[in-house]
Amino acid sequence: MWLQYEPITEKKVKDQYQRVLRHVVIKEDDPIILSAKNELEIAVKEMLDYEINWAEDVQDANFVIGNKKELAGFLEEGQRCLLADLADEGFIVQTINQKSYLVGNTDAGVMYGIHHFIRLMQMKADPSQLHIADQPKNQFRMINQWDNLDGSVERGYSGKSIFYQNGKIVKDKARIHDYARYLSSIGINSICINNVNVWEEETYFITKKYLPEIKEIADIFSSYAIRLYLSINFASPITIDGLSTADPLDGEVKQWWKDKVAEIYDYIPDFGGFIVKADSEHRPGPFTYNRDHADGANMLAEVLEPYDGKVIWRCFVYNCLQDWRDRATDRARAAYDHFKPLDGRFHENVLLQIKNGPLDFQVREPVSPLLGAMSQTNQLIEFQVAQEYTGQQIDLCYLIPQWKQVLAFDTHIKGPGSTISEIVAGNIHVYKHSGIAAVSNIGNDENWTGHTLAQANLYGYGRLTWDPSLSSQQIAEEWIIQTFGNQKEVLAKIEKMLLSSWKIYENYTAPLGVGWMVTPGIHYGPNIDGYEYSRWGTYHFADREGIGVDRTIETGTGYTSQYEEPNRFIYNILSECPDELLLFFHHVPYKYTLKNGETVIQHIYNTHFKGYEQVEDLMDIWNSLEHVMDNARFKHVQDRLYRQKMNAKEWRDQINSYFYRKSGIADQYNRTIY
Ligand code: BDP
Repeated sequence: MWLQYEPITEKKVKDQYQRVLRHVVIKEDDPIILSAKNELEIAVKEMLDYEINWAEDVQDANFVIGNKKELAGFLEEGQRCLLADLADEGFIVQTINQKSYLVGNTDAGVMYGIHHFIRLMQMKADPSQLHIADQPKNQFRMINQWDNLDGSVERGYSGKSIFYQNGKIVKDKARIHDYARYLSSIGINSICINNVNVWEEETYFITKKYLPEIKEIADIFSSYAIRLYLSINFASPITIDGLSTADPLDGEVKQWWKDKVAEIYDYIPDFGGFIVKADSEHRPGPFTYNRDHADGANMLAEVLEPYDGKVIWRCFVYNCLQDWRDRATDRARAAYDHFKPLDGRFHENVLLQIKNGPLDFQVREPVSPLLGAMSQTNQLIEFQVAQEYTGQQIDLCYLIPQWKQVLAFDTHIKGPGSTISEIVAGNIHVYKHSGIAAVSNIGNDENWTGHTLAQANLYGYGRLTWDPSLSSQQIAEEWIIQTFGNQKEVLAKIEKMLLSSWKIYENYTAPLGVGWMVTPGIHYGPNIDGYEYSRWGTYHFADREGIGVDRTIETGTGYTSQYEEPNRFIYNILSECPDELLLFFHHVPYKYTLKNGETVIQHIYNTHFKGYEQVEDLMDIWNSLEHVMDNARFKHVQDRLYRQKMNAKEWRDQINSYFYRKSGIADQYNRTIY
């Protein structure tokens, strides 16, 4: 992926870096520092074909690396002040009088500083006069693996798990070690290594049967400054030890968890804590005992608290057994309806993990109104790097622009400027803990992510989580240069492909924010009515007159009332609602005219014809790179694009013919509709 370290051939750049790295000193007794040192050694050897000459004394070195405590006696006042202004994981890289300093507030900061320096080298930036002070915007920068012990990955599109195989934790942990390197290089600091759906055997991860091996994995991650979390089964006391209840207010249950947590920390002293999916999609939870989510989360929080452990409680809670035809049970309303009334009741070490949209990772959704709505409850936003609903790593869909749009959304919760980005950074409400989590997209495929270009989503997720002000284009450029080199043509063309891909995917799939229309179960390819008459609460309500979901206050489900003004007004009033989300919020006739001047039906036809053509354009761009691309990656992406074209064709034809038949309205340009 992006750590392949192609040799630098430009003599000038090579000389510059060799000069900076002439005599390097680094304090090296801690595992994180050792890993950081190792990273630098690998990168320098491969890119500069050069072995670092490690100096013993700071005085003799011309590049000084360490944390601020170790280097206290050698730093100038200005450097100390700079560091004091940065978060724990922050670092500086500076050149003063021909001498370079890379200093972290902590060892983790040193690690991030080294990765930053390596990135500069990959980008061939001039290293002779550096003045960098950097820190993460978000406290939690987390990855969730949805991996199962049998080796499968829920919503995994890149082969099997790198953690588990045939009911066992893998013996050879080389791939896990590499993954830790990748994650730390993009600033990730937390990982949960098992699926949020904790089925039978994974329940035992928190027992002696698995803890010794999980400890090995935790050690690997912790040497890269990444803390390990586990998803747990809320009914563990019953499953593991035959207790008669898992009621969170039961004394015996609480004692059980207390002992359990003590045992876990015996093995893994820096264990991060638990992720809990409770009372959701058939998973057990406090509702069984007439308790609420705060009761459930707080019980676990109390037992984790002495160890600085956290409870990450997911808000993907809705009734999946009940169709909705009345306003009270709109699935989009569910998270807010369940959790907002509980604000103020959660302990300080509980974080609520909230999906970016109110439904489920669709190509286009409004931002979840629960984000920011709880002023006294820590929150994490959850993205999905795995492309469950966005092409499953067969179709190209660079998701950074989508996430940037979400992060830039102004909730107005505390007046203008209350953006999601500031909320999850803990700057709007005073959250003790907050940040960003995401479902990973990696597996044991040779290229890690199924589609080679889907690596950009993992890379971009980390970079964005560290610094949400980076643009989609900047992130794409960094990734392309590190992955494919810096030839102008390659850069320009792949960048164009990535930046246009989300819109293209949206064009040929479900229109105007209505979502779904996917094949039930697998969620790839079109099936327009696949979920329409099922219980999952994901409808489009298309009939012969019109389409869309009425979520207004007056005639619909009232979902729009969950937003602050002016968003409530904008979404609630048909004439104000942005085109791209129109069918999420309103049911309209096919001939309703959009702000862009097209009717809804014509827009559906136009975008679907266009989306398919755009995929053909992507293929042409890629094909034009054959002469500059290695054969393996060229052929691989070419093959994926071909499959994407077939998928786009199916979507185009099914959507267009479905709406043509429903509405009876012909395409204004008389194109053939199958
Ligand atoms: C949905 C997935 C399902 C997950 C669920 C979740 O289809 O496999 O278990 O989300 O987030 O998107 O818990």
